[in-house]
Amino acid sequence: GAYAPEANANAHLEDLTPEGRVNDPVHLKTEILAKLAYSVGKDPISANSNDWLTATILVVRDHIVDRWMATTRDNYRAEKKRVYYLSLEFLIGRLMRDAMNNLDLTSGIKEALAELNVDIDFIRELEPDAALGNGGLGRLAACFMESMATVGVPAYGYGIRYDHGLFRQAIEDGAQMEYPEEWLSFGNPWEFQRKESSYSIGFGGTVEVTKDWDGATTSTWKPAENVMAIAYDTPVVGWRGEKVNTLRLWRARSTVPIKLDLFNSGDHLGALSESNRAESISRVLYPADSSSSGQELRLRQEFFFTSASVQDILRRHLQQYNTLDNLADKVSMQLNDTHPALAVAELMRVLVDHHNMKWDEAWAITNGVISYTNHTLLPEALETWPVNLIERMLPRHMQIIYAINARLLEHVKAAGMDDGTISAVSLIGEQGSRHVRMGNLAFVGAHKVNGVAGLHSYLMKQTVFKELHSVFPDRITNKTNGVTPRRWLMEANPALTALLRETIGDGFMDDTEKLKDLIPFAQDPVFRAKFAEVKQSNKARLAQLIHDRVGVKVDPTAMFDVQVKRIHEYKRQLLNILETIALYNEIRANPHKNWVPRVKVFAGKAAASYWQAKSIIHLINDVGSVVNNDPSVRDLLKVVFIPNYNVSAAEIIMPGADLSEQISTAGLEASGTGNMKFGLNGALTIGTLDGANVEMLEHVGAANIKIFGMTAQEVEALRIKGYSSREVIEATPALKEVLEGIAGGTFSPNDQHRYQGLVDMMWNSDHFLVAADFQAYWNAQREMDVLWHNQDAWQTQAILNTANMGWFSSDRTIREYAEEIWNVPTN
Ligand code: T68
Repeated sequence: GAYAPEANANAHLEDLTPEGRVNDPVHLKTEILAKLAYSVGKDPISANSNDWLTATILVVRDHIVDRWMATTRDNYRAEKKRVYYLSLEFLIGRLMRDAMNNLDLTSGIKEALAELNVDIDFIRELEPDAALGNGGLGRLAACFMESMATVGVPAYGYGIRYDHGLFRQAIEDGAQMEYPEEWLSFGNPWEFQRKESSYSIGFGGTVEVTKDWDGATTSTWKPAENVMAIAYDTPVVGWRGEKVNTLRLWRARSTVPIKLDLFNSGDHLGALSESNRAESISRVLYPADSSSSGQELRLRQEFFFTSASVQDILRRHLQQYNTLDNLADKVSMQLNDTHPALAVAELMRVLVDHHNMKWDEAWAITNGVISYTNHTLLPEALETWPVNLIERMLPRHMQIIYAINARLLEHVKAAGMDDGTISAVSLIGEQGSRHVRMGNLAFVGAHKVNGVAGLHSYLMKQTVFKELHSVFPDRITNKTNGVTPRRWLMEANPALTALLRETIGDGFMDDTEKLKDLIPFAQDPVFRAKFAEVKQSNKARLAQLIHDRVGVKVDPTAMFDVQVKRIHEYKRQLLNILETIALYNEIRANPHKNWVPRVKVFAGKAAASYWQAKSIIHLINDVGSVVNNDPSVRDLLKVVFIPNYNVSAAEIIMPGADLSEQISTAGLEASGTGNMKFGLNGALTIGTLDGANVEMLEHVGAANIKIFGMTAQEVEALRIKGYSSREVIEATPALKEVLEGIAGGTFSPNDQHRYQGLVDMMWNSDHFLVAADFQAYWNAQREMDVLWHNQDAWQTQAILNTANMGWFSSDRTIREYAEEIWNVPTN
């Protein structure tokens, strides 16, 4: 269409050059003072640190906005295909350092603020850490947003602007306590509210069927309830600031005015009840990772943000092209797990019911537009929703899901598949009460379905999607995860970045695979010493964090052995703490052996209702209380649990680690991404052959990573054969002694039975095979002790980890998605 409001509206900006918007401290100082006065409304004399932070962010934001508009205009003019990343989670963390780094403003702003007597590092840490995600899945979405801007993919992230992100964790008497997170309490200077971009989202009601003149029928959904979705946009700037994309988060608002009659009659809560019901949709992030909550509010969140996004995408497309025929050529929608899987039904509904498209045509478009990423094989995490709930909440969508299923099952029968295959591929599960399988819906609606590491994608074909894979053999593809090297190397580890630049030049900053140029330096004693010195300074920073947060003084020359991630049984923090206790026993039994001083660092949150995970946190803290205060181990062993793990804590922890723990039961960790952050920052990995560890082994070489334990195949074989943890524990005296100690109250003297549940679980089920891998893990740890005694060898391996981790950049991952799933060019 000729109508081009986006371009016309910005015509007056054509000549607006970013002159003066450069890394010049004099200019920047003027800009900061102007923001402080005219946007924050403060005099420098009375400005507090938060005011300076807001003013600084507003200045940085201005620098982004010029490029943002240029990017948007250029995408529009060149009729570029747009990628939409639909995700219920974006775990972004702080944005100021990232934006300054990518715009090359860091030194200018630092100097400008220094002239104003403001310490940039101090105000930087006042920025709230945006925690709109649980863990890996949400952090991946954030890394992808930055990489899409970096490699020049025109992209929008779509999600929910939660009032409260992931809960704040405190440790009280060793136990996890959850408190609400308040990231918006001082406002959010990054975002732009877009009142004009709002959509009505329907729930409930009925479907009306009308007959057309020719006998064809049209279905129209008449929702009983409507909620407004209001857009809030945050610009996402790529490396070197060339491209800026948009993160658009939806907030729920009531369409129903406050009932003044009720209010006046004194029923103040009743007057607000409908608006509370509507607005609760964007109130809080569900805190369970890797499990399905099954609650109605969760399904409302999923449909709310999916429908708003689909409406927004179609509005933008129609405004530019005036037709939906070319939708699949100009739009890709990536579903981050099944949380937005209703997009399949919603897009079909809009195409068929609102735009009068024929079913087959609409289906071809939907399938061409949508692709789906799976992040887990854990059965408890696979989403299903009761048919009767969807029927009640989304009656038209339920009909559409049935219609998709009817065609699917017909196709499968025609292909001569057996009954087992047919019931496995069905969108409706019949075990227990009937439910919709969201994984199957997403799979069938997508033209590509990807896993997040090679092993995971392989296992998808063998397990959860075995039958669907046999019906659609070209659909599953692998896209091994990556992490953004800007945040996780350059910003988190400025000391290492400086050393790399002086050693191999700046090439690695635009192409992380150039880190390979470092390989020869692994043998250079001078470089090794410098590399070790950088690690030492990062360990000092981590030791300070530990002291500040936990009150424990640790020896910064000890081996920092770190496991940070969500607390989950399959990730086996329990294996780590049991080995720690065994080590404690051994040190006391043989105090004069040549022990390596170790600091065991743990951090991570447990879902509030997950008692086993909370019990593991409690045990770690209880072990810490005993070990850290036992003079007989001298300072050979410390155990610390850093509370409230989040992105900002990770930025200090990753560079300060010597040893990275990636010890999940093989076959259960889809990829892992922390493993990559540690490796990039020169930690050695001790890990199982799981997730992306397998590919890390291939890239860094077997000599530079410590792999132990059962393989995924061995795990499966053992489960089939029948596993008795009791037999293994009886045959492993050190482990038995550890469990008896815990059961006897060694670490909980005032509550002997605190860990009875955990210990019973170890003896009687041990579903995650902790006992089975215990001895192999112990042995691997002792090999790491030996290596530590040879610091030259350790540093050589550490350097080779950094040198060989470049492939795990999310830029590489995004280029693969762009080429093989989205069909969009990259720069
Ligand atoms: C993680 N999944 C995988 N899920 O566990 C991890 N789940 O191996 C992988 O590296 C990462 O995804 C990125 O691909 C999650 O983080 C969740 O957080 C989650 C949240 C809600 C519901 C289910």
